[in-house]
Amino acid sequence: MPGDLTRVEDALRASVRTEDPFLTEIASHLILAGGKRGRPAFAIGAAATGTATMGPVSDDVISGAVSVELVHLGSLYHDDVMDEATTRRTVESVNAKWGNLQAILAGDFLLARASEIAASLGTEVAGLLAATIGRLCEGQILELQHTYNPLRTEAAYVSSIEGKTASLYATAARIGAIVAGLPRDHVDALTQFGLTYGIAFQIVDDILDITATDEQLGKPAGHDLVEGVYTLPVIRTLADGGDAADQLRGLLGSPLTLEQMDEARGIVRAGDGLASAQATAREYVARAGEALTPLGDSEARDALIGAAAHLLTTVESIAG
Ligand code: GRG
Repeated sequence: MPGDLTRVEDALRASVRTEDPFLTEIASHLILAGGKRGRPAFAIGAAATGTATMGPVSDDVISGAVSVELVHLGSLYHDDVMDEATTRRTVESVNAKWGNLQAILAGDFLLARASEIAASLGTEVAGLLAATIGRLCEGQILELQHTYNPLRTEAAYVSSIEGKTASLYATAARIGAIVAGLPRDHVDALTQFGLTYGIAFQIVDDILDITATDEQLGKPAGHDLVEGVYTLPVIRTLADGGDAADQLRGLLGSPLTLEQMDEARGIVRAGDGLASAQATAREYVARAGEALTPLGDSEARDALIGAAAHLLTTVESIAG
């Protein structure tokens, strides 16, 4: 796996090279800035469940891993324009450095390269990646429809995060499994694992927005509250009722100043909403592990289950 991730780095950099040095620079910006490469690792990990020990995966699996990271990157370029974000992956965002028009076009370019690479892996993979780009847009649009809505339901929240985050984890695992030629029941099990992991991942991300510092996140904390995105810990705090819920509801519904955001975060931190959201993340992590039951034993299967458990370690270490 470590060697495979180095191959992903090389292939990612190569995938955005063009004859225009300016476009190459903009399209490379967030690749060079780093990132956890969670989605490529899922594609490789899923493919590697086909063998008991983790040897190097095929070049096609590396291409599949690159295609999903490029879609993720394209979505980040566009997301940062929508949010007017100034920082991403601890560096200046593309929109802040070069402007919105450049960020949108470079994001489109990343999606184009992702599609070209996916097409080289066959029509099933190409169709799947295209459908997933659509799912990301659906999830994001649903989130937009509920911004500044203190009545946002848990069902609406879960639908949105399934689309905007979990669908790409599901597709990362599915593409790795398809390209590795795994049996269909394993392809489906790994897809379910990716989807369930992705939901837990986003819940954890949403908890950290309330509990972590700017330094720990590498971007401003409390951002969701400022932007009017009311996530699971907030929804649960409101549902708990009582004075805390009333106070929180009094703050929500329109853009917040930084002081108001701190106040709102304080209310959520003091109540049971965080612990209850954490318990839900734990349930999704458990379900993710169960989804892999049809697979035989392998180092990769253990590593995927370990990655899911690690989500909880992160959130517990920061909350505690
Ligand atoms: C153009 C594909 C496309 C989509 C348009 C903007 C949009 C619709 C969707 C955005 C979806 C989005 C930003 C979801 C959040 C995903 C998320 C959890 C990002 C953070 O992922 P990490 O922590 O980041 O894996 P790194 O930097 O480590 O890769």
